[in-house]
Amino acid sequence: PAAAQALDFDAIIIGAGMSGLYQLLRLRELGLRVRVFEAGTGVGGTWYWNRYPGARFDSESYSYGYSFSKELLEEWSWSEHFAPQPETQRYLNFVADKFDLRRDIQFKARVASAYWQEEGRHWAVALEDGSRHTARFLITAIGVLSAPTLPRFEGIDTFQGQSFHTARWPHEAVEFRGKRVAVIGTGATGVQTIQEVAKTAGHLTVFQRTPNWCAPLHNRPISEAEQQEIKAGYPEIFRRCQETFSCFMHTPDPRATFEVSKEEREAFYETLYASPGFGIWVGNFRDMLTDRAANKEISDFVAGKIRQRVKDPKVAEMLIPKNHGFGTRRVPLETRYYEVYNQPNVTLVDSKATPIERITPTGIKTSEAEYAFDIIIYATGFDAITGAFDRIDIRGRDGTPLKERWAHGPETFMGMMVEGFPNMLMLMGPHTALGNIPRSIEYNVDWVTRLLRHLQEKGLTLAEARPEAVRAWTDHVKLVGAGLLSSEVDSWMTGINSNVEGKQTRIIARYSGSAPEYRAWCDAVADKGYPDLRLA
Ligand code: NA7
Repeated sequence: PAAAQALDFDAIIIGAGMSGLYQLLRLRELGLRVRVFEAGTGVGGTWYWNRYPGARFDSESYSYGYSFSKELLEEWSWSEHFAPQPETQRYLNFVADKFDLRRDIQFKARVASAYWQEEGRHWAVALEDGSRHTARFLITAIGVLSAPTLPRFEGIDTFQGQSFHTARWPHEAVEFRGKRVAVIGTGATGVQTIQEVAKTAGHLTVFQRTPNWCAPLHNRPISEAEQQEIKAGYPEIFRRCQETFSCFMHTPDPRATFEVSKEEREAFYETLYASPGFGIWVGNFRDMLTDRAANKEISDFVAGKIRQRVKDPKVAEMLIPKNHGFGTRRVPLETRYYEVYNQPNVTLVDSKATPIERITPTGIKTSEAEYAFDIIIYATGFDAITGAFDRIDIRGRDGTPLKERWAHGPETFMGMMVEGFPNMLMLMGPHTALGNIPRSIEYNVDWVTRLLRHLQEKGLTLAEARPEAVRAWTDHVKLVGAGLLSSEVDSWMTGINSNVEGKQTRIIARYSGSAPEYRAWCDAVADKGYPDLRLA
C-alpha cells in the first residue's frame, strides 16, 4: 500500500448532510486527515436542498436532532414539535459552527468518480471541476433521497414560466399570490407543498397519478414548559428511540387487529388519528402491514375520514387509494391537506385517467385538456436509495462499476460495505435500517468509526466484506422483506421510479427488520473482531 503521507487524505467523505457532518467529527477524534466534498454551497444535505414551501419534519423534532452531545442538546431549542425546514437548516449550520466543521468541507464540489487503486490501496476521487484527490478510505454520506427525478415529458424544457423540482428549490422566495400554479406529484413532498401553496395561489391545479393515504400531523409550537421537559427528558427520549422498531418515538402495538372488539379497534384508530406524528403508521396494531384483512380495517377507517373531510364526494373518491392499503407506502403527514380540495382556488386532476401528454410553452397538455400556468412544481420524487450511487462513477477492484455490481438490486454487508469495493464505507447505503434516519445515521457512523479505529490500532490499511457475509446479509434482508404488504407495492421503497430507465421492476431496496435487530448484527460483527471482513 501507498504510505499514508503519500495520500492527500486518510478519508474522503462525500456529502455534508447529517451523516457527513457527524462522520467528520468522529474521524477527527481519531486524528485522521479528512476532507468532505459537498455539492451544495452550504451544509445540511436534505435540509439544504429541500427548501420547497411547507417542508418540515414528520418525526418529532426532539427525536430527530443529534443525540451525541449533551452540550448541543442543552444549547439548541426546537420551536415546534415538527420543525420546518429553515429551522433544521439553521440547526445543522449551528452544529457545523459549534464543532468547527467547515474547515474540512469543500463546498461546490461534486464528486464525479471514485476508482479503487488496488496497488496503492486507496481511492482516487475526481471532482466535476477536474481536480483529483486520493484517500485510504471513501465514505459515502450521499443520502437515501437525494437524486431528484423529473418526468420524461416531451417539451419539458420549453415551458416559459417558472418551474422547479421541489428538491432544487431556489434560495430566494417564490411568490404564488395571483399565480396559476401546477403541482405534479402527491407523495409526502407534494402533500406538504400543496397545503402551503394553496394558501396564497391564485389557482392551484394538482396533478395526481396515484393518491396516497395521508394522516394528520397535529403540529404545534413547543411551550416553555414543554421545552424544559424535553431537555430534562432527552436520555429517556433517546433510550426509547433505541428500543423501538424503527427508532421513532412510536412502535407497533403488541396487539393484533382482530384480537380486540370492533369498538375497541375503532376507538384505538380514533386515538391514533387524533395524535401527533407517525403513531398511526408505525404505532398501529402489529399485523397492520402483514395481514390483508387487518390492513383493510385501517384503510376503511382512513377512507371514512377522507370522505368526511372532502365535501365533493367525487373528489373524495379520487383522493382515496384503491390499489394499495394504508401504510404500505410512506404515509404523508398533513395539516388540513384534504380541506384544500374544498377551496374554490384548487382543482384536482386525475393524471392516471387523463395522462399528461406534454409540457407546452404556456402550461400542461393532458389527453383531455390544455392548462395554462405561471409556475409548474415537480414534486416527482427521487431515484431513491441507489440513485445517488448511480450518479457517481464508482469502480471497485478490476474496474467493476458499482452500478454493474448492483444491476439486479443492491448487495451489501449491513448496508455499509460491498465486496469488491474495499475501504468504501456507506452511511445509509441500501439495506441499512431506515426509519427515524438520524438515529440510524449516528449508529452507522459510530460503527464505521469503531472499524477505522480498529484498523488504526492494528496498523492495518484494508477492510473488505467477505462474499459469504454479503450473501448472508442480502438473504436476510430479502427474508424479512418478503412477508410485508409494502413489498408488493410500487414505491421508492421497492426501487420503482417511472422516470428512470431500468427502475420498473420491484426489488428489496431497504432493510425492513427492526433497528434493534440490525444493531445486534452489526455489534456482533465488531465484538467478534470482524470475522466477516477481510482485514489486511
Ligand atoms: P414520492 O413519494 O416518490 O412521490 C412522487 C410523486 O410524484 C408521486 O405522487 C408520483 O406518482 C408522482 N410522479 C412521479 N413521476 C410522475 C410522472 N411522470 N407523472 C405524474 N406523476 C408523477 O416522492 P416524495 O418527494 O414525495 O417523497 C419521497 C420521500 O422523501 C418521502 O417518502 C419522505 O420520506 C421524504 P406515482 O405514485 O408514482 O404514481
